[in-house]
Amino acid sequence: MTSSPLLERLSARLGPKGFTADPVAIAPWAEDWRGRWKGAAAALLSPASTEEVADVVRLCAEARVPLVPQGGNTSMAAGATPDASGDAMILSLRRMNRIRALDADTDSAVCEAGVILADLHTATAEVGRRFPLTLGAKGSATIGGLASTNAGGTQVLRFGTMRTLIQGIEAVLPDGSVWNGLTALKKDNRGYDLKHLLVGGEGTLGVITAANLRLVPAVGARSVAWIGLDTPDAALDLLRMLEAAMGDAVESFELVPRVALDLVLAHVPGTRAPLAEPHAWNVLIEAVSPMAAPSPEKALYEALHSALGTGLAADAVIAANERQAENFWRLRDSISEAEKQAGPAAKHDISVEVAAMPRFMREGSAAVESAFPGTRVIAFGHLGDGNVHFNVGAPLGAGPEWQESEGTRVTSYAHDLVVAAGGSISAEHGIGQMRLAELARLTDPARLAAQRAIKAALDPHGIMNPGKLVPPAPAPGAGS
Ligand code: FAD
Ligand code: 2HG
Ligand code: ZN
Repeated sequence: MTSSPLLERLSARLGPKGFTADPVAIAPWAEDWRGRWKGAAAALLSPASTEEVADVVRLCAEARVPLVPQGGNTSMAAGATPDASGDAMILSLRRMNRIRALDADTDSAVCEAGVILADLHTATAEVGRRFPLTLGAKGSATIGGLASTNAGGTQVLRFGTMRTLIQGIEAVLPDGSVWNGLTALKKDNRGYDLKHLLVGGEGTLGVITAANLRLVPAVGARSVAWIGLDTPDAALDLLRMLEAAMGDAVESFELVPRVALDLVLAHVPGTRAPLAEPHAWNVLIEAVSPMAAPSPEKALYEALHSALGTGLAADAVIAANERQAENFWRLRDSISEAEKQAGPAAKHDISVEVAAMPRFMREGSAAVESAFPGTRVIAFGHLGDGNVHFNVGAPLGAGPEWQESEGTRVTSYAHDLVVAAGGSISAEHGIGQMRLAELARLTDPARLAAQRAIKAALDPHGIMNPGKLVPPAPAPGAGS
């Protein structure tokens, strides 16, 4: 149990805007985005500065009270959800939402952890630059959460994940000390790189309080197209063909199966299919030029014309204006929401080698649907990164109990297929608590031992986001 002298000290340090122990105020932040994981917390702490974060962490470290760092709470791995004991405190970074510096000359932005991604997009556009990472949760996800999960999204093809875009980090370590690594050094070989441990560390090694981010030139012109085709193999061939024709102008290449598009059309008001006829597979393509002219549209049109001619693509439409382009993106970005409304699903965020993905999707889908009659695979996303969300919808009429019973078996089955294909069971969403047991089951002992050793060295009292990312060591004598 959390001692009340600690609560009193935290309350005094943070003031009424930064502290609440009211269960009603805490409740929405104590469950995950899909409402599957429900936890409890003794308090919701919302510091407004790095110094306040440092004091909070120091006080909690002294009292050995666990902290669950949280940004927008959009984690797809229940990474920001406390357990049900109520022992932990949620440490929200949302009040730390200042852009400390925005420099178009050096193409960099220094953002506090609580800056919302969409707000950063707006601010960078005002100075003729952009931060080239985006995802469906951009209206809530924060820089701290994105960094801590090494988030991906729909521009990884061209610009990489958060890790490639982070030039520096400021963080509070588990003893309350502040590490200032914000300077954007191009070269720095002073040994182990703390920045790269914190990025993707899911709040288990410290609290990221600010990040120095790389910017790129603003979009001068973009062309967005929706393509209908027959197979993921054809989609990958199309990507290769576009890359040969247009180089790195192709920033996004997102695969959408008919089943996912149908879910969106059924559950998201105001959506309509871009093509007259349905197709088994669809691709959303965005091509970008940093200059207003020439627009990438002509090159995209010619490449698609040729793909239609050879039969690689079955149908295609290029958005006639920005509004239509946004509508295409809305279809893509609404898949998670539509899936959530449709009912239980076993969610998998997998990667294999890019060239191996079409075969994995073909054979893996057939294997899962035959082993678990009534289920249907809804595999969509970042084909060009070798990463799809290989989600498996429950049989029609299944209730929420399906998730914990058959859903768990489906997940083990699907993950075994991924491991057999040499892939990863977490491409971009992280491990959180959702994949912890699977990570322990499927990860080689040397890697697990190294992860545990790093955790123990930096967080010896285990106060930072316990129960996430790092599986507990097996009890002595328990075997592996
Ligand atoms: P939270 O959910 O609050 O936290 C995520 C993790 O980071 C937790 O482990 C938390 O403890 C830790 N954390 C948060 N802030 C800090 C901090 N300051 N310091 C230390 N640790 C911290 N993800 C993708 O990668 N690609 C996608 O395309 C994508 N699309 C999505 C679409 C939708 C509709 C939704 C709901 C989610 C999507 N996600 C996607 C998942 C999610 O948006 C990302 O994981 C995002 O990075 C989480 O940001 P957040 O601020 O919400 O973090
Ligand atoms: C996406 O690519 C996100 O849309 C969410 O990563 C995926 O809901 C999902 O499984
Ligand atoms: Zn994704």
